[in-house]
Amino acid sequence: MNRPGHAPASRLKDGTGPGSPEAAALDATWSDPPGLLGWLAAVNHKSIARRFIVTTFCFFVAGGLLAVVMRLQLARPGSKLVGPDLYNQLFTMHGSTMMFLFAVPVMQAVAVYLVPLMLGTRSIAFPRLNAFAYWIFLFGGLMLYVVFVLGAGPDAGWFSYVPLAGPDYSPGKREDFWAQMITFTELSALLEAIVVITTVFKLRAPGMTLNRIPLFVWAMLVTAFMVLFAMPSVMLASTMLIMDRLVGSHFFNPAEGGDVVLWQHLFWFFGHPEVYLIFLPGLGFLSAMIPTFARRPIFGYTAMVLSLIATAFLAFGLWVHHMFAVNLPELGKSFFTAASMLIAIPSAVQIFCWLATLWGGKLDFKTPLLFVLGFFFILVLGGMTGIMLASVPLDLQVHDSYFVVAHLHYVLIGGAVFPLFGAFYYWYPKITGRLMSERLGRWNFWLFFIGFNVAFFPMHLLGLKGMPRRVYTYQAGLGWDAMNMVATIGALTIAMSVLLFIVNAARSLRHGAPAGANPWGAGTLEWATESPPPPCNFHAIPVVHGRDPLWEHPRPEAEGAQPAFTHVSGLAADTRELLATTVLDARPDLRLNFPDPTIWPFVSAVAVTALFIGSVFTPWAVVWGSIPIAIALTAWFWPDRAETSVHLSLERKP
Ligand code: HEM
Ligand SMILES: [Cu+2]
Repeated sequence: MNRPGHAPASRLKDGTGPGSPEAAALDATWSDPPGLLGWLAAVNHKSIARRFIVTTFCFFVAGGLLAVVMRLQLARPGSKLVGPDLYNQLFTMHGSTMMFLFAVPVMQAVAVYLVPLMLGTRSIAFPRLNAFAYWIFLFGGLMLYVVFVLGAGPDAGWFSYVPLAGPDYSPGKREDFWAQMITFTELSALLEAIVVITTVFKLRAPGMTLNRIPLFVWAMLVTAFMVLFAMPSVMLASTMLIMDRLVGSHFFNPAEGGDVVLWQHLFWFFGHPEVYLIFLPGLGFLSAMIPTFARRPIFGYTAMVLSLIATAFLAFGLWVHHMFAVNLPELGKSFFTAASMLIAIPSAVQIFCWLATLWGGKLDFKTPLLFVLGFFFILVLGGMTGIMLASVPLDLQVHDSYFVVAHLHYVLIGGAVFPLFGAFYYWYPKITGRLMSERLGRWNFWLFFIGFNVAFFPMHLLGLKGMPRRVYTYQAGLGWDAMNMVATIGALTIAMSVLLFIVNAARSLRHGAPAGANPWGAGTLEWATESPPPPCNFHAIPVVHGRDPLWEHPRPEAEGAQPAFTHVSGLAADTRELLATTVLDARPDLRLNFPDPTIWPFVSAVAVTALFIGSVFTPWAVVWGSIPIAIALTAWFWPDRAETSVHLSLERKP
């Protein structure tokens, strides 16, 4: 057992189980302060993550409602429910919400909750930055919805192609707000990526070597690296767009030597990896749930990790398959076709490993496992249409038709939303301490699964029959009427199932069966602590000896008892002290003193928002708006005397 060095004798140290005075001190140390100001100042990763998850889910519901309105409009030919202008805003807001305000951020939000628990540490790295990233995200998303409600929602599609989105064809402020929302949400994504990478590399429990990290954490680590390379591309593009619009630069104006296709390259260099930013965490959820419900360790851990990394690399090499209809060199198109087909290989490796795990296992058909099986079915269909679309001749035929809409929803909903719903059912008891109802869960699953296929399968056929995407209505008698009606019924079924999910989650908060520490009998560390976890996550830091620590230390029968672990003790209980470990083999390395809660990340986020909103109207806002930001950041980073003295009193070496 590793014992880090001794702090001054007066300091209260951790190391005993719940109920002891040390444990009480730890809980007090790591809690958020009370009251409204305390709420705004919170930095505990679990509080931030809970808000973050709820916020992204609200955006999912909002985006879903917009989709329902679109489907109602398209249910019958010649419908007059919404006109062309509102319809353009609806699909733009729907696509932008789902991609920027839901799919990637919800994965990061779940990671902010789970990663520290899975790694056996007390906090996420850079807790204040983490809080700041959440506030930025919230304000950016709200801004988009405020302008939409005020009747100025963006209307050039979620990929805002120029020249349509440029100053000539989109006058007014709509696209400016869209461009600024991108910068906000992607800034938040970048910061969260840094937070996750640092946590994974430096804050793992002793003994959790690189080849013992849970696969979900691997998936989030790889995703975070992808974010670092993908997001700057779209942030750059949207900044160039807003400059073209506001200060008359000509990045995308061919008349003055600019290039419209440049927008598409910059956008899809982000946009294709974006799909994998959603898909890889989905894979991570599966790799967490499958071993639990098959009751055996995952088959092919190393192959899984390598194929995650391979997918991430390949994902950056095939963005041009979104641009086959653009006039580009033919040889280039062949290269991108080959690369697009190649990426099916690492995904296939993952699927084989899961099937091998499930094959020999004793399956336990709980709701999360149903969603996993639903994923297999839907993703295989979506993957097949993907391989079809990678072929240039077919792509030219169905380009901008409903075939593409069908494909993208099979991949996005199959690859991300099904695993995510499984994950909600799986980790809900950890977060709330109570189980969700299995009976409602089954209904939720079957309605979703059936509704999904009823809604989106006919869109393949509609596309093959020539129905273009992004049209607000169509004539009767083109052979599209019945299938559009069917698709709308499917969409309403999905809406009902999401409603059931909300009912289930809300009811179970009070009335669910108490979960205990490890209701599914899972093997990873987040299940080693109570549900919900105490503010400090672990009253004593576990020492890890294998990939599924809980399966290697059989838990005593008594509910809620601590597993028979070895622990590290000796961290301070009365200040926020963390144990950092070495990058490769997770040996104790440093004792870190973590910052206290503070209101300044919130204030800084408000100041940044003011600058960005101002800058939609005048470039001078960038100058005046930076003054409050400078003040807020100075206050945020002002050294605190109490903290500094604690810091100096700590020994730096274990
Ligand atoms: C839950 C039920 C959903 C329904 C009923 C639905 C429906 C639709 C419809 C009808 C369109 C096409 C609009 C048009 O081209 O005229 C569309 C577009 C789109 N959807 Fe969904 N959708 C759903 C969920 C999702 C999810 C979960 C995501 C992403 C994670 C998503 C991402 C997109 C994107 C990116 C577009 C393209 C928008 C554009 O063309 O600018 N959708 N959706
Ligand atoms: Cu792609």
